[in-house]
Amino acid sequence: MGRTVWFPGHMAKGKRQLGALSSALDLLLEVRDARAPRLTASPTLDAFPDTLPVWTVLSKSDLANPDVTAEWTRYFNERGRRVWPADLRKGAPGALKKAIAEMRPSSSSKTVYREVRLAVVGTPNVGKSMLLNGLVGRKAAVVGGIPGVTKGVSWFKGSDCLVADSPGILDPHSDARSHRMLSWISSTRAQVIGSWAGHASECVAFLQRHGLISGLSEAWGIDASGDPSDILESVGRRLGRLLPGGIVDLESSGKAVIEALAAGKFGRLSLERPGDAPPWSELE
Ligand SMILES: Nc1nc2c(ncn2[C@@H]2O[C@H](COP(=O)(O)OP(=O)(O)OP(=O)(O)O)[C@@H](O)[C@H]2O)c(=O)[nH]1
Ligand SMILES: [Mg+2]
Repeated sequence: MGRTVWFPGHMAKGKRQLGALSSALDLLLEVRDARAPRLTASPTLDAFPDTLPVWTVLSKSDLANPDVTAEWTRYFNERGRRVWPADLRKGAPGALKKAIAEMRPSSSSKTVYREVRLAVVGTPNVGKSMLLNGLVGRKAAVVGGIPGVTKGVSWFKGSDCLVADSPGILDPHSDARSHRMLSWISSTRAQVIGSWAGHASECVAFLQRHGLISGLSEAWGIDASGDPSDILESVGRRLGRLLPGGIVDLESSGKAVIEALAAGKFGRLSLERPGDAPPWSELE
């Protein structure tokens, strides 16, 4: 049995390092996954003063349902939060770069010239380092497909800005069900907090309940109307994830399902809409 949450030492250290930075910052850029913007709200914001502006980037918008992302954009804007949906593989949104440059003290003011100082924060693997690279205009920070790539806070210099990258941080006290759901979009280490088969079964059942399962059945040509464990079985057979004796390796099938979902192989889908109850509250 795994632990219910993943909270390695570098997260606690990262949170302390971010808190220590707060007086040096002009702006916080919070990255959330466009597929689940409430689930991936950053738990570190309370380490900063209320007066520090917070802007939100909805990353991986290429993997989310565009209509739902538009609903989230409206939702945030109506609450006074500036928000930028983005496919960060194409770089940082131009409008965001412009807005950051506009925060720079103007040359006519008496303020001594300096770059805008900002920190990129968020839960693991949402694209913080990729956004940072887009802002500074080069591959400065290490980007990786598994959560927990960035281990500490460090500064990088762009032309208008000085940007701090930070490790993905989770709230160890939040609902264990939300941690399980974070594993579906690889914002936590699935194998540390349970089994791949367990996460995938729960995820498949959720996709079925929300009418989001057709992408899986189309991607692999399998009937996805039955019980989640039967679906994992079919996926394993389809992908040849077999153990000696021809038994399906359910851990391997579960991992394949989660990785395919995370990579967008089941099409563009969003796991939550504004106004819905938190989606993890329907898990057992
Ligand atoms: N499709 C898609 N993939 C993205 C996007 N942004 C980031 N990625 C991918 O997501 C993964 C994580 O990106 P990182 O920038 O390392 O994420 P991070 O938030 O810095 O992760 P940690 O440092 O581990 O917390 C990488 O495989 C990226 O290629 C996006 O907008 N669209
Ligand atoms: Mg990173």
